[in-house]
Amino acid sequence: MHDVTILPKTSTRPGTQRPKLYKVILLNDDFTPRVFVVKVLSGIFRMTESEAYGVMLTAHQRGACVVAVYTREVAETKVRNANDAGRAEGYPLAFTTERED
Ligand code: TYC
Repeated sequence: MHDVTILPKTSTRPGTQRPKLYKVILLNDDFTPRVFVVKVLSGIFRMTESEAYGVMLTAHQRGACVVAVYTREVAETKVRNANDAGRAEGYPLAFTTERED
């Protein structure tokens, strides 16, 4: 009978690196039209219209909603593009990033 070695499926070696993750958060405001928020969410954050509508409505009702989680560069680029899209139309649409614990 031969021996069978079971290897761990994932590395548990100390020092294995995981990138820090950042939440993108959508903030409510009283001026940006709902349809515009949905358009930005689906265009920049790759959501379906109905996912985007749900996120928009949660931000509208509760004041803010987590959109997605990304590495820092990706989160910051998407937030800049989304905020610029609002500003280009004269809306105060605001996204921010927050480090995940
Ligand atoms: N509150 C806006 C309105 O009533 C719509 C809106 C929803 C704006 C979510 C921003 O993050 C937002 N027109």
